[in-house]
Amino acid sequence: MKVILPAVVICFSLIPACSAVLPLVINTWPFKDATAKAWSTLHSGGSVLDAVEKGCTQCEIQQCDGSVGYGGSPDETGETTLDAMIMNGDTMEVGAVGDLRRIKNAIGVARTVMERSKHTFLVGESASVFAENMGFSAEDLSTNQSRNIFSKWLNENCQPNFRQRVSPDPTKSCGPYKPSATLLEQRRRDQTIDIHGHDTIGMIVINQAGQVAAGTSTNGARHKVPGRVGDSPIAGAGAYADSTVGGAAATGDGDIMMRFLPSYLAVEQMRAGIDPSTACRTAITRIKKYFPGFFGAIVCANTTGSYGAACNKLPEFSKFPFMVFNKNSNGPIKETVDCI
Ligand code: SD4
Repeated sequence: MKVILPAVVICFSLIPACSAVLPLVINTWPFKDATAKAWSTLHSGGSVLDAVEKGCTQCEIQQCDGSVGYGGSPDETGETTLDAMIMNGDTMEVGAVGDLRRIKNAIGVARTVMERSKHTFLVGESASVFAENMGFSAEDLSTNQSRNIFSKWLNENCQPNFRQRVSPDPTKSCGPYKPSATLLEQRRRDQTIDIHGHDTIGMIVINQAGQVAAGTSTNGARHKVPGRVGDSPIAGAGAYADSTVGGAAATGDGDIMMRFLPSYLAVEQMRAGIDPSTACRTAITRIKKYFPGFFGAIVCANTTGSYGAACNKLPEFSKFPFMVFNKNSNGPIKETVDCI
């Protein structure tokens, strides 16, 4: 039986087990139109999957912070590629795409993978061909903005980039790079991440009946090596949903975060009866132990409607904003959590 906790209108996430009534929409970053879109989708009779898909699609259309959708995070060749996933917490089905080219609606393709194939995760050019075959239109994902980001990067000797242990010195050159024994430990990945342009949308939706869905959509990391797929489309890393427990969704340096499956860890913590704020903190603390300088945050919610968030504190990042919409909100409400 589901327990609905008493409603509170203002719910500060510093309070453990911050509670609210269902339905609930919660997402990373202050992407309020996405939150509102998910809510209105639920309100008009849509499922939790519909709400996650429409909410994240809204961000893809609006190119939220330049980190979601087309025209952001050009890779080393200047191309924008997308990662997305969606998870059904009732059936534990997942659909995901990584390194998706030419298709704007990445989370739509992820849902199509889930519902129109027996696969879970498609990547690269083949994922794009699948999407085209399924009726998604192919478009150029570059914009003037992404072209400008790319040419500025070229003019600055391709800095920053994601190479290490190569010659010539990757802190000063555009390559082409070769393996090098002399440049070991040249760069510490966890200390060179650019926190700007790292604003993936990760969303959890729980309806009145306690059904949970979660999803993500992102254009990944700026100047990534072509072929790179981040944490966002990986179940348990970018997001996780289980209608017997709740959901979690993460954002940040996916190259590090995916190694720890933080969304899965947080859901498992909640399964053990831990409140969402503490579950989120545990997931962040686990990563921080190995990578104290990593950039990342996570939102968590359980099927009572309680929710929380956590982030890793850096000199330039001490609070993490996220959006919440629940039955007692008049609209999407921005909350923040102090990082640990
Ligand atoms: C990635 N996690 O591809 C994504 C980027 C991101 O918030 O979250 N940004 O690494």
